[in-house]
Amino acid sequence: AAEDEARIDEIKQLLEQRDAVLVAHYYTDDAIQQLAEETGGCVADSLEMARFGARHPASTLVVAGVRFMGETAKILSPEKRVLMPTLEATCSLDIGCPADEFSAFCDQHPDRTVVVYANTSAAVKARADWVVTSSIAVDVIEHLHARGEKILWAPDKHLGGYIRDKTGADMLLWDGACIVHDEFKAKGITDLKALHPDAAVLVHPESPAPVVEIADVVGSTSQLINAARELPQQRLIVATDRGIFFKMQQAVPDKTLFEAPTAGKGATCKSCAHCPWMAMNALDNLAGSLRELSGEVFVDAALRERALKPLERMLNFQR
Ligand code: CIZ
Ligand code: SF4
Repeated sequence: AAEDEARIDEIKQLLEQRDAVLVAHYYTDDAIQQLAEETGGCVADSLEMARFGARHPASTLVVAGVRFMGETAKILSPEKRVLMPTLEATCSLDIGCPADEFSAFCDQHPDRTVVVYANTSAAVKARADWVVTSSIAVDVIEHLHARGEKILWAPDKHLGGYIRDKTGADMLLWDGACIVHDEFKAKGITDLKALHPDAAVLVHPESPAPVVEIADVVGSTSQLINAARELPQQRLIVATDRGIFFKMQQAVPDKTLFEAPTAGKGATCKSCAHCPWMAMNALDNLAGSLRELSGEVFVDAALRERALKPLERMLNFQR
């Protein structure tokens, strides 16, 4: 703990020296989220991280999250230095959607509007008409569907299927999944709910359809935190990365939060769902990146220009 405190002090000093601001995702460790809050940075979902980083006057952004979040920050703010505690932090959705294969898939379906989830590489975004995050995906697809457009969706099949059911849009889905949310099982959650019949079930739509079906609320991370506040229930079972409990518990200090169990774990597990790549962000490598200016994110200029268009469409989208 004393070591952590020394590290935290060092990071605070380095943030000032480097004219840097810390932008952290809800799924990073509590210590990092807390540091972002204390230093005037932000803790958010990927959409708000992108908006915050682009608007903030600091000349350096430190993005604690996974690779695509750093890339998005660099695409939106090419004049800023973008650092990440580690460039090794990727995402199973990004890995499962290589740009060359994806581009070939798009070529086979030229009649479809290409909508990709933010959890993709800059090269995949560059091939897309729209980028969306889970907090805005349903609204954007509804809008495109109303205009009569047919959609090619990538990479998360569960999120795509959920949006297709919800909007009735014609959506062709890429076969990708998040390794964290894919592990939730409806049975584990109904077993837990049997122990707490008064609890509400909150689910992120990267989860499989049977899990989404038993949810009281389905939404992105920020939507789930809002729902936690607004729901009348005092007990909440939450199916998303456990990193979210830091901000969710702050939002509802008097409510009891339960982690939804994942496959193979009992109904009482304490640390069920946690993204291994988000977990790579730590105080040590965060300090190291600021100290050495290591883990800098670069995006090729031509690629950046193409990836910027669908990203700007998302940021400018007003329902
Ligand atoms: O699962 C993720 O990586 C999420 C929820 C990203 C985001 O949009 O904040
Ligand atoms: Fe990717 Fe899932 Fe990790 Fe999010 S939680 S970064 S979607 S693997």
